[in-house]
Amino acid sequence: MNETLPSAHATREASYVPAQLAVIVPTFNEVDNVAVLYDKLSVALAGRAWEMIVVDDNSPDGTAERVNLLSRAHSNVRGIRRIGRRGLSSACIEGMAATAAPYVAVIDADLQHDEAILPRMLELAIAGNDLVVGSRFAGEGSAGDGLSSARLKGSEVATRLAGMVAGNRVSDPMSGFFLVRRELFLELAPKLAHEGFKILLDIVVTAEKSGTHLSIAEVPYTFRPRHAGESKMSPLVVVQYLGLWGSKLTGGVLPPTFLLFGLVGGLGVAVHLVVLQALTAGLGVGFVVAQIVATLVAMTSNFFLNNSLTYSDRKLRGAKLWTGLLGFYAICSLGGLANVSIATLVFQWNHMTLVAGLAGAVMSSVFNYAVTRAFTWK
Ligand SMILES: Nc1nc2c(ncn2[C@@H]2O[C@H](COP(=O)(O)OP(=O)(O)OP(=O)(O)O)[C@@H](O)[C@H]2O)c(=O)[nH]1
Ligand SMILES: [Mg+2]
Repeated sequence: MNETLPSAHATREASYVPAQLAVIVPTFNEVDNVAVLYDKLSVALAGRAWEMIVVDDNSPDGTAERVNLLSRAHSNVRGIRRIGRRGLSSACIEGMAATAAPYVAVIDADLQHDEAILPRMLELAIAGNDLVVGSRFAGEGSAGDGLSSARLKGSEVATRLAGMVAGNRVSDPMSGFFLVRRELFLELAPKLAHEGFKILLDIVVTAEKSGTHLSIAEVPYTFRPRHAGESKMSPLVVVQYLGLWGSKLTGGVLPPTFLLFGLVGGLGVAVHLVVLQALTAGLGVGFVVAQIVATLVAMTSNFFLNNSLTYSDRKLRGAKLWTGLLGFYAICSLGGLANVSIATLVFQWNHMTLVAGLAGAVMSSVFNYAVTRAFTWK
C-alpha cells in the first residue's frame, strides 16, 4: 500500500512516534470520568507510545466536550462522537477500527477496570497472544466491591451461559476489559454483532467459529466500584445479552435482532389475547371490534418494544418515531396478509390446521422482521 502514497507521506515525520497501543473507551454520560481515566492511563502507560480513543454516543452530560478539552491538551487523545446512535459493542468496534496502532485495548470509562495491568496485557500480546483478557475470575482476580451481591449472582449466571457458547476458553467472558491484535480484530470485525454489550464474548465465539484458534492469556485484576456517574446496566441489556447468547447457540444462523424480534412478537400475542379477553368478557365489546382494537394495541406495543429493545442502537425518536409507527402498522398488515395466504395454501395442501397456522405465523414473522429492518429501523 505504501508504494501508492505520495513520497511526502511514505516516511515518518522526524519527531512523530506512532502509537503502539490504542485504548478504546466507549462512553455514555461519563463526563466526570474521562479526565481521571486519562490521568490514570498516563501513569500506567508512562514511557510507551499509546493513544486514547473515546467513542461517545453524543452524551447529554457533555462527555464529548470534555474529551475535546483533553484532545486540545494532549496529542494522544481523540474523540469519536456518534450522533443518533447507541450501543456499547458498536462503539467499541468503531473505536477499534479507527486506529493504526497494532494493539488495541478496550476499557470502561468508569474506572472499574484496573488500568495498571495494561502494560502486562500488552507484553503478553507482544509475546504472541492474540487476545489478552483482564479477568475478575482468574488467579488473584476478584469482583471486589464493584458489584452488589445480586449483580454478582447475575454475572455468575451470565458467565456460565457464556461458557456454553465460548467453550470455557476464558474465565471472564463477560469482561469489557481486553486487548487484542488489531489485525485479528479487523479479520473478525465484519462478522461481529454490532448490537449489545458483550463484544469480548462475540470475538471469542466468532474466531472459533471461523476456524481461527486464538491463543488467549488472562491477567487477573480486582474490579472496582464505579467512580462517578451512573451504570447503564438494565433489564434491557440483560435481555439483549440473551439475544446474543441465543444467536451464538444457533451458530450465528439466527441474528440476535431476529431472536429479540421473535420474543417481542411472542409477547405481542400475549398482549393481544389479554386485551381481547378484557374487551369481550370484561367490557362486553363485540368480537370484531375487540379483535381490531387488540390487534392495534399489540402492534403498537410491539413497535415500542422493538424500538427500545431490539433496535436500541438505532432507536427512532421525534417525528421519525411516529412515521415509523405508521410504517410498522402498514408492514405488519402486509405480514398478516402473507400469513393468511401461506396458511391457506398449506391448509389446502395437507389439511392440518396447526401446521398451516404455524407456517403462516413463521411466514409473517420473517416478513415483518425483514421488511421492518429494511424500512423502519434501517
Ligand atoms: N458509546 C457508548 N458507550 C456506552 C453505552 N452504554 C454503556 N457505555 C459505556 O460502556 C462502559 C460500561 O458501561 P457500564 O454502565 O459501566 O456497565 P457495567 O460496567 O456493565 O455496569 P456497572 O457495573 O453497573 O457499572 C462505560 O464506559 C459506559 O459509559 C452506549 O450505548 N454507547
Ligand atoms: Mg461499569
